[in-house]
Amino acid sequence: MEKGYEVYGMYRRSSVETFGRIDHIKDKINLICADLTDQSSLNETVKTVGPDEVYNLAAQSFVPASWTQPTLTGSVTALGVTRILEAIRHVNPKIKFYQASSSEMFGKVLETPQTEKTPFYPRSPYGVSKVYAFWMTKNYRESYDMFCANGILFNHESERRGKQFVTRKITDSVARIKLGLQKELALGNLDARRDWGHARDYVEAMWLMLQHSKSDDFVIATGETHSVKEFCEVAFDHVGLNYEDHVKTDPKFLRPAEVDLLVGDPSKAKKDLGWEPKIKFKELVKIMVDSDLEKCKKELR
Ligand code: G4F
Repeated sequence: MEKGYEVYGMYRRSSVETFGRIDHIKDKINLICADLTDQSSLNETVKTVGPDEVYNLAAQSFVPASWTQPTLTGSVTALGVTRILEAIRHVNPKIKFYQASSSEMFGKVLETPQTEKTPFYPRSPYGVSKVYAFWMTKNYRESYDMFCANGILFNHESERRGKQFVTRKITDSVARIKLGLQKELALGNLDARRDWGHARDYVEAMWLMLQHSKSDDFVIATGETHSVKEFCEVAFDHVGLNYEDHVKTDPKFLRPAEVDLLVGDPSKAKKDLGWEPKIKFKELVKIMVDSDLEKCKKELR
């Protein structure tokens, strides 16, 4: 919106409205009800809106849920992308398309750091679905000469992240523990390492990809990797607590197959798009902890 776009957001029908995270802008955007599992609703949406650019950030995006709902994950996260591509192809193949591809595609990594050339080895039904969607995006680029870009985004977080994901689960608990609302925090694998950046920086990269002279695939990452344990250390330390006094492990949060280490090399994005992340790891953690402290204090008041 700051760039002067007229923005349309697509949402799934539900018996209860879940627009909490867009309350502050809801009146300034246009919301259209459609579903990635329903081809005709996508065709109609693309026809009605007549967009110049489509950003697909929709997915069943929680990795653990992809083992309990593998075919739903495939239908939404994988085939949903083909449905959007088909809608675009039939309505107006000149529309530019951005696909939110994921570092989860690298899974059991075959080289470090991961680049656009690193082969994929997905470790969950979610990762497998994202690999399919990646290749379909590339395939429509090559088969139909459509502008289809893949952003291979490493974990990007913010104060608006869902509380099931590890970063927000930690920062929300840190705030609650600090304010006496909670005593401990149960986590799974503390040794998993991720390349965590701030979503604000990464959304800028998505836009840059669609302004580039040609459609391509780009790794978007910070180039730094940190463990879940380190995230805990920094988060608890920020409010004057020691994570070892509060964090315990619970096997129920372990995954059937883990992605142990992710770290991306964003050199191509830097060279071709002039993109660089601005927010560093420690700053990200502090932003999230401070925001959760504020939210909890408000709750208490
Ligand atoms: O925060 P997570 O659930 O994110 P994950 O699985 O890396 O996936 C996120 O990033 C991907 C990009 O690489 C996206 F494609 C995807 O949609 C999503 O946004 O888990 C991060 C790590 C994992 O290794 C997990 O095993 O944290 C570890 N972990 C340890 N304890 C935990 C917990 N994860 C969660 N969610 N909850 C825990 O208690």
